[in-house]
Parts: sequence; C-alpha cells; structure tokens
Amino acid sequence: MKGALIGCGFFAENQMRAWQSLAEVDIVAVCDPDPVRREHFQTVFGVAHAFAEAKTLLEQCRLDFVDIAAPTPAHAALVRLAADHGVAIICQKPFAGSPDRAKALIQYCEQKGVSLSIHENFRWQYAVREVIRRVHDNEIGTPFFGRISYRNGFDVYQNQPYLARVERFIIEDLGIHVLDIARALFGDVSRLSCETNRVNPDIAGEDVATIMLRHDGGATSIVDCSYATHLTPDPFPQTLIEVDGPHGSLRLTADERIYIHTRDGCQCHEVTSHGPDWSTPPWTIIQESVVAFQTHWLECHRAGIEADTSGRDNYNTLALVDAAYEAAAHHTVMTPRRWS
Ligand code: NAD
Ligand code: 89Y
Repeated sequence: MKGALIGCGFFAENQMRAWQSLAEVDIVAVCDPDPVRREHFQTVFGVAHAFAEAKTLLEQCRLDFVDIAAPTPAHAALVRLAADHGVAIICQKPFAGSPDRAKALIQYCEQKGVSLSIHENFRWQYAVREVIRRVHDNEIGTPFFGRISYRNGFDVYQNQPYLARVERFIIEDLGIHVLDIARALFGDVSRLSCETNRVNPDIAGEDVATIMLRHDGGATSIVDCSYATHLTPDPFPQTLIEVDGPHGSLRLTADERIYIHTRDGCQCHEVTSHGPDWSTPPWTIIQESVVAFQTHWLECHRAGIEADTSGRDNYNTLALVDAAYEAAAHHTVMTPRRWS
C-alpha cells in the first residue's frame, strides 16, 4: 500500500513511526505547509517526497491512501480533495469539528466511492481492548453500569499549545476518545447530561467534564475527564474503567490490571502494554494503540470492509461530543443525534 501523511505535526510522528513498522505500507510522501516540519519528516523518516500542498501531492503521487493528521479546520478541504482523487482516507479526530460537517463529508466520500475511516485510537489501547473483549464475551453478564474515567494533571499544553486556546477543550479533544470507549462497550446513547468546569485559569476552554449516558441496551455510564487532577504517580494517559454486570464486576486499574470480581472471588489479569520499540513514556499505551488501529485498518481495507471506527461509526461519537456541550450549556438532558 502506498500512502501519504498529510500534516507533519506533533502526533503525526506516532502515525509515521507506526506505518513504518508495518511491512506492507510505504509512506511515499508527506505534506505540510510548514517547511520545517516537512523537512524534519523527510530527514528523520527518509520519506521520498515532501509537498507544501496536498493538491500538488495528490496530483503528482500515485497513492492508495492518505492519512490526514492536520488540525480539524483543514479536514473538510483535505477530505474532499482526497475523495476527488479516489484514494482511501484516514482522518484524525475530532473529525471535521461538527456532526453536520462530518455528515456532509461522509456522504461526499460515499458518492465518490472511497472509504473514510477516523483515527480513533483509544479503544485500540491493549488494556481497553481487553476490557471490551471480556465484557462482550459476557464474563460479567449484560452490563448495567459503567464508569470510564480519565483524570490526571499532565501538562498537555506543552506538546499541544493550541489546546490552551480552544473554547471547546477537554470534551472535544480527549472526552471524544472516552465517549467512544463508552459506545464501544455499551452501544449507542439515547440520553446524555453533562457538567463542565474550567479549573486552570490560563486556558480558554473547559478542563473538567462529567457526563452521564443512558445506552440503548439499558446500561447507565459515567464518562469523566479532567486535566486538573494532581496525582502521584500521574496516570497520564491511562483510562480507568469500571463495569458492573449481574454476574460480576470488572475493574481496569492504574496498575494495568483487570480485576473480575464474582461471588466466587476475584481474578486478576495483567494488561501491561510494552509498546512498540520506538515508544516514549508516558505515551507508550497511546503509541501501541496507533499501531493496533493501523493494523486493524489495513486488515479491513484488504477485506473490503469498513473499519470499526469508520466515518459513519464516528459520527455517533461526534454527536455525543456535540450533545455534551449543549447539555452543559443549558443544564439539560439531550437526545444525541445518530447516523441513520
Ligand atoms: P500540530 O499542530 O502539532 O500538527 C498539525 C500539523 O498540520 C502542523 O504541522 C501544521 O502545519 C499541519 N497543517 C495544517 N494545515 C495543513 C494542511 N492544510 N495540510 C497539511 N498540513 C497541515 O497538531 P497535533 O497535536 O499533531 O494534532 C493533529 C491532530 O491529531 C489533531 O486533530 C489532534 O486532535 C490529533 N491528535 C490525536 C491524538 C490521538 O491520540 N489520537 C493525540 C494528539 C493529537
Ligand atoms: O490530543 C489528545 C488526544 O487525542 O489524546 C491525548 C491528547 O494528546 C491530549 O489530550
């Protein structure tokens, strides 16, 4: 598969390294309007071609797919351009920035007959995958409650300074992943409420959010996120999960273990992620999930089926993000939109 990486910023380095670890993929070109970034990628990763504009890249390179790691405001133009050139598309979250814009792009790709997948990687973290597998394998019965919790005090603004300036911060940037895990575990959502806080006075958006969800299957879940929670050791970037079912309770804890409690006692399963050889703590579990997502995407592409986090699937996660902001603004309960 010949691919191109569009956007050579902070997170794209993980995507680049992960592609380079997959034998059947060759990233033949990169693109970034910033000459420093594209030259950095050419030098460090030995990429053959680098372009300032995606249009030139798509005109000059014969590609099977593009991987878009550019910021959200660039998604619409880049996705349409890639679809016009008939190449498969992977695009980073938060896709297009609104469910309406996302819907228009999903439909555009469908009209052009190109596949659209979203780089939604948190559900691909090893520990999270194992939680999803055990719950879906019915180890504790049909869940009636879940808590998916992401709380730490990591200085996230150092690598990603734009996060301090956005008006929609933690739900759109990070909560989107946690909401996606809730969907992967318990299914789509019929009702949602949310409250937010800004604890750090130096940022524009909210850095704390508490969201309550009612899922179609009947489970209630709490998704809670904070970048204002000081803990030692700091658990960044771990997501901790609690699931209660009629036959038992599951806990994914910060010591990278899954505990399954039943009437007969407790079983413990280690879910430590060692990460790829290029991983750089504390990002190990995220970097491993990038490889896992890309591997899944390749398998689906080869099989001619949609990835689990297709554009259409991700629409329903984006709709939860939107509903959460709406619920928080009006202190009300929302019925999130969903793909139909
Ligand atoms: P960044 O600002 O470091 O990098 C973005 C790069 O895109 C910059 O180099 C910029 O010059 C380039 N760019 C801008 N417009 C472009 C265009 N039209 N064509 C090509 N390149 C363009 O940002 P980042 O922190 O790397 O984030 C990029 C995306 O990755 C965001 O959507 C962010 O939410 C996402 N992200 C995902 C994860 C994850 O775990 N999935 C983690 C961090 C960031
Ligand atoms: O941008 C975010 C993401 O997607 O995962 C973690 C992050 O880098 C900071 O919140």
